[in-house]
Amino acid sequence: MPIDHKQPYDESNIFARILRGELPAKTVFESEHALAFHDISPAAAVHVLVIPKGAYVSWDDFSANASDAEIAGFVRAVGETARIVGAEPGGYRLLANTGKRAGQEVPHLHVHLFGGQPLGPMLA
Ligand code: IU
Repeated sequence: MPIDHKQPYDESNIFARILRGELPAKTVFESEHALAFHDISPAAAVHVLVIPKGAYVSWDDFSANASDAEIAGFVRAVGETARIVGAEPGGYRLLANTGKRAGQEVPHLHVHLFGGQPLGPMLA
């Protein structure tokens, strides 16, 4: 069920539980401010999710409330993850679903990184 991205942060969401170590994830990259892990239901040859470690629901929440260090750490993590999974040379796509209209399911900010194959004009 898509979520309202203006809702308060829900500490019980699945990515919060991964961050607390309560649920496993196939980690690709971890830093002080970010975690990247393989999507459980990949929609491309490479499909990794990159999340900030802080409690942010959406990109607008994050950009308004995160510190400069958190924002820099998250953005750097996206690029570092693309390099680690080998998506960078051939090209890749970033996607951040935000709120009900975009079909955001997990109420913790995440960027999908798709790659490893030709992606066509759009990958929903
Ligand atoms: P969305 O942008 O909120 O729609 O994407 C959520 C993604 O989280 C989706 O691609 C799921 O396959 C993925 N995911 C996951 O990797 N592990 C989980 O335990 C759950 C969802 I629930």
